[in-house]
Amino acid sequence: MTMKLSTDPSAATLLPIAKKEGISTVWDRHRAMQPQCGFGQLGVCCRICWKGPCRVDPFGDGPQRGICGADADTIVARNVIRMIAAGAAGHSEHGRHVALALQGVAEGRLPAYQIRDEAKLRAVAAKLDICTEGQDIPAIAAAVAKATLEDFQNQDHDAPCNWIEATLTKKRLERLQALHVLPHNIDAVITQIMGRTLVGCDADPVNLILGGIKGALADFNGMCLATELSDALFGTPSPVITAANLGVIKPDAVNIAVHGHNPLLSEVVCEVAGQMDEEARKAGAPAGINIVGICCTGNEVMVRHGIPLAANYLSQELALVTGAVDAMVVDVQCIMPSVSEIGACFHTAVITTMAENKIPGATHVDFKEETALESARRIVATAIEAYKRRDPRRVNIPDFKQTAIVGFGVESVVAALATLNAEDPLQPLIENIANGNIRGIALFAGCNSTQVAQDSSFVTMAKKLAANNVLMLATGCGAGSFAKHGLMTQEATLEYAGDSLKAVMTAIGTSAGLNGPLPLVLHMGSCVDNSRAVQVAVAVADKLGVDLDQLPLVASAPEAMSEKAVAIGTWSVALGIPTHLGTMPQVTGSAKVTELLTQTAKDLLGGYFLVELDPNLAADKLLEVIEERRKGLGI
Ligand code: BF8
Ligand code: SF4
Repeated sequence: MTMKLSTDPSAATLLPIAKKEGISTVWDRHRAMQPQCGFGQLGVCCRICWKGPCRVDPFGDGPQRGICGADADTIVARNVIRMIAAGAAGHSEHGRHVALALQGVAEGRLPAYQIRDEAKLRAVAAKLDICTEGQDIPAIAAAVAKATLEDFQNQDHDAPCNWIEATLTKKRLERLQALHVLPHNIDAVITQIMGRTLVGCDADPVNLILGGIKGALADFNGMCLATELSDALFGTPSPVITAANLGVIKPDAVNIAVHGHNPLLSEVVCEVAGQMDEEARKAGAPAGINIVGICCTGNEVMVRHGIPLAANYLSQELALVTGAVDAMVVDVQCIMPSVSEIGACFHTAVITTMAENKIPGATHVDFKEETALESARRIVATAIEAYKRRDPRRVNIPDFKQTAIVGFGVESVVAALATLNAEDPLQPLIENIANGNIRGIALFAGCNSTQVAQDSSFVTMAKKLAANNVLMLATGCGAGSFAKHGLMTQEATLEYAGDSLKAVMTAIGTSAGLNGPLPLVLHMGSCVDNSRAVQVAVAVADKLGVDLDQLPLVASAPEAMSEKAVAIGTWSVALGIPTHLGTMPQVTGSAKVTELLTQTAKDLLGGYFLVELDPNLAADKLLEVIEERRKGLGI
């Protein structure tokens, strides 16, 4: 028997069905891929030029340099920073779309969008130091969009990006500036990484990694602006009760799964679906249209509108195996190319929407902000048509869903705390950290990976940290794991939190009108919303007059796999946060790069990577780090 594939109960129901139907899933392909290439796992395989591919022999017997003369340190460093560049490109391109949409709204060009949260827009303007006195909303939106787009255009190397400058502590900015790793222009920094890693360029592993850190900070900048401008356009999350896992798919509704990352598409699909409900009923679906989310698009619409989450990364194919998804609408990132083939085994319309993200076999409906409403109508109409072809005999919706209380952005956390202390909302949090009721804060982020039984490391670590009175935040597929496993409930707090954490969560939750404790893990949103967690940390650090690397704050990506996770993990380290990885990073073929990321980083930045594949040991190590930080603060 091989290792358990998933701890999600839906997988246990649906994998045998997939097998019976002859559908291969991500886990089948993982098995077929064994054994995986050891050179690639160590990061010592180079395909950067056509003299290669080259690989360095990790045992020292064979070649120690590639054909051009690059050694393992150079090859590993180049590979990993190219991953960071790709991750930064993904997040920042998403951010650029949102910024351009804001600009379009300001100019009155985009009828499908509006500023739904004017207070947030004003708050963003104030943060960016934009004078709003006497300005109307379109003018403020235009100014915010302009300042944001400067972060993609500025050519002055000494002037850091506007967003990062407005977001971090002063001490952190100085420390990053001294290392010359503050980005001045997202696009330029990504381009520099691609340029310096060409054959015959930067061969110094330290210099390369510093370039990668700058790229990761550009990624952070892109995420901050994506989060905040999305809030202005679509609303800032506030606590809402919803549900997660494949049981949210309804047998008697037209089910549309929105999958990918960028809320520009899913928001309009949700809105149009509401208007077309009657058409679905006429087509024979008594429950109308049911939108469910997958991956980070799912998180975006979940925290803003309480739309239920069907699946995180590794169960996206299983959503199709239910036979009850009529359309899967995708935009960018983390969409397995296999979904079109699986959709074709059923009646499901798999619809791609972005010109630069197509999948063979899928239907493409081009999505542009200018014509978003028409595209969304076409998408919803396609789903209704597909519903008519659904074969009820092939419908297998697992009877699993968990309640989840989600939507904890900075604003809602502060609002909840303000019910305890209106004048100084952060004070109750700080007091409880100082007196030890809360030992520290852990941010869980990142993906699922076939290297780990799905969701198992997240859940194991969270239960252990909770018992040890650590307050937990989550984003991305990590948040999806916790939601599916019932850890975003008040019951979970009562069951798993240590006594002092339980008391604090109950005091805050009760006073905030939740009739009981806050949920055990606070859902902050999608992967770009990791920026929300940083904002909370910066507010606490500023109030204490310390920097981020002094706080009892840790991050963990126990099931990381995407290049975006590499970028996020690296900026987390650069911000001073000890960052755990529960999957093996592809860098261990270079002792120098490994040492840089896990040890030298601590001196340079205060943050560092901590690699531990066993979730129980990982939780212990994070608890140790938290205690070490507390000692440093004298608390
Ligand atoms: O941005 S956590 S698998 S869905 S990369 Fe992808 Fe990883 Fe999920 Fe969201 Ni983030
Ligand atoms: Fe080989 Fe050097 Fe070309 Fe890489 S860049 S493939 S190490 S020759």
